[in-house]
Amino acid sequence: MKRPPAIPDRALLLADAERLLAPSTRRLFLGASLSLGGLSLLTGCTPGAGAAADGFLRGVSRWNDRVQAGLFDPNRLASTYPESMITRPFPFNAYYKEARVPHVDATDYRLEVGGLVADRHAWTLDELHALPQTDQVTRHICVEGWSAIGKWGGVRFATFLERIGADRTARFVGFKCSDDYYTSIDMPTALHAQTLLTLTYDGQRLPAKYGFPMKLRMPTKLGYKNPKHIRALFVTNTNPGGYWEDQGYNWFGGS
Ligand SMILES: Nc1nc2c(c(=O)[nH]1)N[C@H]1C(S)=C(S)[C@@H](COP(=O)(O)O)O[C@H]1N2
Ligand SMILES: [Mo]
Repeated sequence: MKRPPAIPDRALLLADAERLLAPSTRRLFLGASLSLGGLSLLTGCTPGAGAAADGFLRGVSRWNDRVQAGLFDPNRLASTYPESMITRPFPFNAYYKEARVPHVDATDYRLEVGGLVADRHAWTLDELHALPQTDQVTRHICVEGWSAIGKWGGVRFATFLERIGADRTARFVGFKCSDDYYTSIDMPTALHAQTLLTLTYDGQRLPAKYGFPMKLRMPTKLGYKNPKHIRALFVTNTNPGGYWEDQGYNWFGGS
């Protein structure tokens, strides 16, 4: 059967919808070509023009969150690399230029902990350094089209969540940063063995531009899900969203 010529608007909408899908979701459809009708059936959302198109894209993105959460294997490790493959210099990225990177004072610093946790005491950097440390050489993938290999060291986030008596049956962990950045992750990713509360970069104290005093590093997630300059974190059952996520980036953000 001959198909009617595609209306440019709908082609653009389909391209936007496909861009929203994570690599893991796209792999599910390997060989099958997605159509607006197909996506509409899968997601239960109807494509349309104008505001309706935005609603449709949000629906596709939420559906994609569920597919990614379903596909996420908590026991599967992301690739690691030899130190010789570290990208030098490692790229800087933020929603502002490098000159505006926040410089957080190490002595005053306290990591605030809140929400569904038993112990809400705020942590000094020395206390965090006293916890068991590990490191990893993994690839950071940014949606802006670059990726780079780096070496991060720190505390397994699962260990930290255990120490603070976090309710590990809760759904989300949210992060507030010293710039205006914020983001949040699902609990299975928070507990993943390679999710690190990062205190060092390439064996040195974490430089300001890479997120001093700490960032959360997750090789299973895209760059924008990895918050730098964390000042507070909280455990919750209400999705806290994120800086880019609230502007249309996919929330799950798997890499
Ligand atoms: N606090 C904060 N964290 C952030 C960002 C930001 O602007 N502010 N940008 C995110 C994005 S989009 C990327 S790609 C990485 C970049 O980290 P890098 O500077 O270590 O390469 O930080 C992520 N975490
Ligand atoms: Mo990014």
